[in-house]
Amino acid sequence: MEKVVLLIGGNLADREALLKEAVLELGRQFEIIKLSGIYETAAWGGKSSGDYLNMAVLFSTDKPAEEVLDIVLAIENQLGRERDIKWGNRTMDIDIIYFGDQVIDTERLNVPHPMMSGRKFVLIPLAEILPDFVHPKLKVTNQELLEKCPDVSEVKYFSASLF
Ligand code: PH2
Ligand code: MG
Ligand code: MG
Repeated sequence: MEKVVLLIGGNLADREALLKEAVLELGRQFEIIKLSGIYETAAWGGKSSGDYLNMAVLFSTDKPAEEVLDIVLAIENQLGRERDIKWGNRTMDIDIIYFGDQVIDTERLNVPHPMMSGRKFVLIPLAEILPDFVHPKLKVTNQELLEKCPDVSEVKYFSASLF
């Protein structure tokens, strides 16, 4: 079994309802351990407009990472994800942040997520649920990553966990 962390969220349609549906769907496929609160976060990267809702999800699975990727991409599609431009608006994005201590660099998958350490919308929900987990490449905790993160974009607490 591996413990897996996802960062999920979107900035289109009923953002909170879509988060709820995504978590319900993930719960059908994996054993959910913990959910962060929900954060309202300014669009990062400049290509999307309108704030996101983001949250982190921790679960365990004995499926391999590529299979987990296929499952989360299928959930994105089910929730109306359309892929046009990189970093553009989306109903639901589900990114694998950690897959246990594994370091994975294949054509389809880079884990730990290569952009996570520069994004407060990832680090704040992550540090909420797993402050002491050590990043397997950078060898510092999530809390330390957050404290050192230079990102100044706004991340506001939106509501407590969904369930
Ligand atoms: N995802 C992106 C691009 N920009 N900004 C915020 N606040 N939250 C996101 O989840 C996000 C983003 C591409 O995956
Ligand atoms: Mg993403
Ligand atoms: Mg993605």
